[in-house]
Amino acid sequence: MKWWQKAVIYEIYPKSFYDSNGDGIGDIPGIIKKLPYIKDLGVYAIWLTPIYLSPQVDNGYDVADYRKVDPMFGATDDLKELIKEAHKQNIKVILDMVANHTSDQCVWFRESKKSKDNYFSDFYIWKDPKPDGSAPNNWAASFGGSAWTYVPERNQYYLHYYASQQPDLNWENPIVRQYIFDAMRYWKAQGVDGWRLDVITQISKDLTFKDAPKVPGKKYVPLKNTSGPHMHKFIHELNREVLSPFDMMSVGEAPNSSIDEILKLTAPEREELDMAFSFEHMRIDKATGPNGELAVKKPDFKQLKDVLSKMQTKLANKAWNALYFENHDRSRIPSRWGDDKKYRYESATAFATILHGLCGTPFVFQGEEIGMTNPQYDMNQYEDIELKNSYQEQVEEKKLLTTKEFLDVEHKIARDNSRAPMQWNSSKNAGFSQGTPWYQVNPNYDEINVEKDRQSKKSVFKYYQDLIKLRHNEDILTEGTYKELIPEDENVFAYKRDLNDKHWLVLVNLTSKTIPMADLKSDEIKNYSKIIIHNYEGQEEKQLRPYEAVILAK
Ligand code: TEU
Ligand code: CA
Repeated sequence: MKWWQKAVIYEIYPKSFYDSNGDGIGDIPGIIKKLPYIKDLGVYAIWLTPIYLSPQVDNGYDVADYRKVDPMFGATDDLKELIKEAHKQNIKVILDMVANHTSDQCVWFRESKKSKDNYFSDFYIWKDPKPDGSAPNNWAASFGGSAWTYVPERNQYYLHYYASQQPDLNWENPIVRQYIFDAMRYWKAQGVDGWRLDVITQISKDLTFKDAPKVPGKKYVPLKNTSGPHMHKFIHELNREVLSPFDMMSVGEAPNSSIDEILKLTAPEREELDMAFSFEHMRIDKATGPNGELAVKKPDFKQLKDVLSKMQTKLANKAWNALYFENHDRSRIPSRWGDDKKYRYESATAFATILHGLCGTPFVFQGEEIGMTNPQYDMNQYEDIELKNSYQEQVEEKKLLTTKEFLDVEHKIARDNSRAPMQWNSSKNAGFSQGTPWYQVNPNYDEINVEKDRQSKKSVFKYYQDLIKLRHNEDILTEGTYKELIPEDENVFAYKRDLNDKHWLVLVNLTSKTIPMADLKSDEIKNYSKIIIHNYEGQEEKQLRPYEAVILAK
């Protein structure tokens, strides 16, 4: 076993974690101050979203200098200090590498846009306009509008899969690859243990640059498959040149990848990545309106079970799963799939039980471990460029939705839901900052915060501690086989884990209804009776209570 296979990894969004100097922005010294908290939770590693110099158009996913820490987070020395202190406590440190694109303020781009014949000219993807002067093709950017932006100095367009301030790097250029590899080696020299690789499956482009098949009513068409022909080759090279020689863990973000693609990316003998974040299981509540407008639907838990089970079985003995429900691009699970009012504790711990019972490495996003919820913000309280661009397009330009309809969807799924500051205690600004927080604290912080949760009889944090301990102490969770029971059941997730003569059952009610045991069409379930972990007190043999979750042994 590798260390990361036994690990639970804690994702930190530094901006919103803890502000140590009162400027309203979470920072690296703030993370150092909270290391004892992280140690208490029990995780083996932390992953920091980008802390490099950045204009923050996309909260650091627009990097201006890969070797500098943005002063708002502290100095490079602070990061070194964090790594040193974390290592003292046996906590590994994982950074986020944004290798698909840079900021338009990165000096590589500032030079590149000046002319067609300088050292950096070929660092990005430049194409001539169509004869009528329009963009080279109809590709849409993820954050709205065309994926191409015109630059008069070159009389050319550059490609950007995300915002226009995030130009895509040209990975076909070997010097670009070396620049990225070198930046990663630089951070290794500072003690970094591994990488989360932002949209790494998008680094290779479709080199024909042909129009995507037209979609009625859409001027720009979102790409269905963003993995180009050289993706595996480039990732293999990254593995050979950086990850393997320097023994660094890797988890790649794989937005559009199928399960087969995930397997290719993570099968050890292919020497690409250790793990990849698949998106499929997070689409169970996504919908699109008749005119392509944003929409959500009631989560389809049958589909959730299917997708997770497929991942478990397809990767079994071949590769390793990265497990998550929340992150900085996802909203809070009790609000999204559970019940964030009456059954907040129960639903938070129910989904946690499902995740930590599976085979793979669980990732926990800051605040998830105390059951934080989505704030119901008004339009003017949102910060995210993706959301704002989408509002501009869907509500203001195309009038596909009213503001209220738009907000109803975003209250469920907006990325900003999880980016509100961490709620530490009931004091001013939830104890996050002595100054004015860069982003508004969820007004429910008096109710939901670390201090209060840890004193409560129903502590989500305590439940996470117990789950994480189980992952560390019980090989059955890391090495045991997986088998789903009652796959047809829409309300209850039940699966077995088996290792040698140990046999466990993970049993979770995904609803706020009470479900009679007699409804569960399996003879096997009753064979398990010894409680390993349970989010209710006292065992009820006849029924599963709302969001009841339990791991039982035979
Ligand atoms: O996210 C990639 C990605 O696919 C997102 O666009 C995601 O689908 C979307 O946010 C869902 O609403 C990564 C980072 O995690 C994200 O924070 C960045 O904005 C993005 O890349 C660009 O770097
Ligand atoms: Ca600060």
